[in-house]
Amino acid sequence: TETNDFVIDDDLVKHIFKPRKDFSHKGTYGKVVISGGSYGKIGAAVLATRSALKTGAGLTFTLAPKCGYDILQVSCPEAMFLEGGNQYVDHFDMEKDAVCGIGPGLGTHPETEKAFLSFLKNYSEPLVLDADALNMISKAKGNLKMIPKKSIITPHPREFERLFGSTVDSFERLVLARKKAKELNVYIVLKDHHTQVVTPEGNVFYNIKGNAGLAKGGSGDILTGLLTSLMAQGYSEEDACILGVWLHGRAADLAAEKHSQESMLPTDVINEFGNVFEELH
Ligand code: NPW
Ligand code: AMP
Ligand code: MG
Repeated sequence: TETNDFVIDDDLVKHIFKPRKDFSHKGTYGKVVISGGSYGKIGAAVLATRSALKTGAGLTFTLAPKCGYDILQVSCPEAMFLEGGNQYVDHFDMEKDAVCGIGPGLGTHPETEKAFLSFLKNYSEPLVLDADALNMISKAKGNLKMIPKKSIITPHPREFERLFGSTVDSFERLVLARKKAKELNVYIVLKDHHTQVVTPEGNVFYNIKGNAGLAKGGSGDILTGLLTSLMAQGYSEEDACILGVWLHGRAADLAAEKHSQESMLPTDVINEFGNVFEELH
């Protein structure tokens, strides 16, 4: 069957981007629940939450273990806390009508795994799955079918290999990603130097923004918050992926200009989102 490859250029992104409306309120821009964090990895939940807050979501919640309560309330006062356990998440009681982004720093404790898999079994809305959510799905390949249709999964090369098996090179990996995106009816954001968005139709959108300053812990966690926030705001899954990877990369390029690739932090990337939105207006 015929497939198409596209480069994500400024024109495509400007076409997708929807400015905020004057007559609107927080309900207009949707609810996000970021589920993540575990003892020692609360930072990942903080980064994903701050990223959702700084990219336009109307209401943002973080479902995390109690040990992250003070940290999250202080570092993200605009977000609300949903308690999901003590040292790690052991239940997923989601806010209604929210878009979920699950995985950053979540860990793979057996109790977390049990709770996550039973949550997935009863959930059918598109959501964003990253990091440990993907690692838990990988443990039993039968779980792949449990991913709700039209969801976005954001594996880095190692997570991709855990999910779908090894490939000899990035070309073969992309062929496999096309096959799996179709088979599972999901969007695969294959994170790399040039991230590829693979759609259920088998189309591929290449991101050419971003730089090696992103090669640092926490960079992927902010992409998860950003993609979830865009979905909550009503962007289609495909548009959220395309706009999301571009915004992430462009903000990273601005952060690198200011701070250098060496010194820039994921937090600096979050703080550039505003300048990138300004460019889109
Ligand atoms: P190597 O070293 O090449 O053999 P893991 P994780 C590979 C949380 N975090 N190209 C690479 O393998 C996350 O959210 C929390 C090629 C690398 O060593 C998760 O929940 C933070 N290879 C959890 O930690 C900040 C690539 O994958 C290995 C690649 C574990 O996530 C950090 C690592 O993958 C972190 O985000 C590439 N482009 N990218 C916090 N502050 O709370 C990655 N690899 O073993 O899945 O571990 O990604 O660090
Ligand atoms: P993660 O490994 O989950 O933290 O995700 C890393 C994020 O940073 C992904 O969005 C990658 O595309 C991006 N990234 C990592 N290294 C590079 C690089 N050398 N050039 C461009 N983007 C990168
Ligand atoms: Mg990651």
